Amino acid sequence: MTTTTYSVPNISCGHCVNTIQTEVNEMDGVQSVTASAETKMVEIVFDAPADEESIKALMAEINYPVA
Ligand SMILES: [Cu+2]
Repeated sequence: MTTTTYSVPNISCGHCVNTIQTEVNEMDGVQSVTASAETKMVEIVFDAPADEESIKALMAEINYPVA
């Protein structure tokens, strides 16, 4: 199990937080997603088959690229 925290500058409100949490939680292997509009950070706990590359690709796809 890996926990990674990403800086995501596009997070601006609770709607962004909900979108990120919902979309990333749907990935196979993702255990939890905690996004914050205040810090513009996202903490993701994951296991295989999810990996940093696939998480970053998804974040870019939903318009919340990792800084
Ligand atoms: Cu928003």
